[in-house]
Amino acid sequence: MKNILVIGSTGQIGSELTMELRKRYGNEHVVAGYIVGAEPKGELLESGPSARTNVTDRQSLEMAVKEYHIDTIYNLAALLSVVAESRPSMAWKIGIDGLWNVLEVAREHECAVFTPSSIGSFGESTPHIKTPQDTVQRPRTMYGITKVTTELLSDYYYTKYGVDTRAVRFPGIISNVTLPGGGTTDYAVEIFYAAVKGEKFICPVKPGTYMDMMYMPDALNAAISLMEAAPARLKHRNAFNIASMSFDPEEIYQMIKKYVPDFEMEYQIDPLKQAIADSWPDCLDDTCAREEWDWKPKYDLESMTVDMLEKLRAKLNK
Ligand code: AKB
Repeated sequence: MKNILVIGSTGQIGSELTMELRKRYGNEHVVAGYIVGAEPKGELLESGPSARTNVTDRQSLEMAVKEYHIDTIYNLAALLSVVAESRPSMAWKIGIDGLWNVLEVAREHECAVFTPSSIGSFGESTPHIKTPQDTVQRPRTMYGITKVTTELLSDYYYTKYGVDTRAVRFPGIISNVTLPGGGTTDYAVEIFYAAVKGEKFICPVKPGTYMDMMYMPDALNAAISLMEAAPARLKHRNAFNIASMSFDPEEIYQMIKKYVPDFEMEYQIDPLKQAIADSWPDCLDDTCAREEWDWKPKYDLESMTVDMLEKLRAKLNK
């Protein structure tokens, strides 16, 4: 990776991935791609180049790739699971028509492409415990349908045209910089903000609802390590199961309460979020990622909780 374009650089993952890539590859070598209305600000804007790149506008991608001699694209443009249910055609347009544009530009300009999949690419008929790398993927959400299609289309461009496509299936990602928006796993971020602000947390999913989650530093490391991995070792490409922790609302609540003893939580179930969460695996088996590119997470629930509370207290002056 010499010159990198991050599409969706102002989103939850993009904002931190862009800065991490700049740290590793040099500020001038990492372009922050954005759409009108979500322009980069502050350090993200000032530390390196940025370019308007809308995945639904192929020309905008082509211009950025040519101008900055891009060889690697991180394509993070997507609607998350809950919002995709209310805007299914937009989810398809951004997730799949947009991906098609990215892959075509990558084919013409010989770029490698990372387009994340998700635990949302699985559905009710998938084995929910230790979900294998290669298994049934029959999601019923539009988000899941776009993620399975993302995996298939990315593999197609690799086998048919030799485009170097690689991806992971991200779990819910917990971070303290940019809030997620419209996902089923967002509660696991919001709970920390409530704890630090001294507010009661209203949990939208039932006790006993287990989902894979990951702290942002591990998620960034996964995306970068996979793109740096020796191609000869990769038996899989789109997309690898990765995992670091799985918990239900009670477990994360109890862990936060250990450090914030007055913290309170009550349940008000959101039926859509609950239905989506119930259709997703409880925990994935990430053996292939460990074997093929040495994936190894650093954070577990407790070390993440300690770090999240410390960073959020500093951020919110609490
Ligand atoms: C969501 O909840 O939609 C995402 C995901 C797990 O892909 N965070």
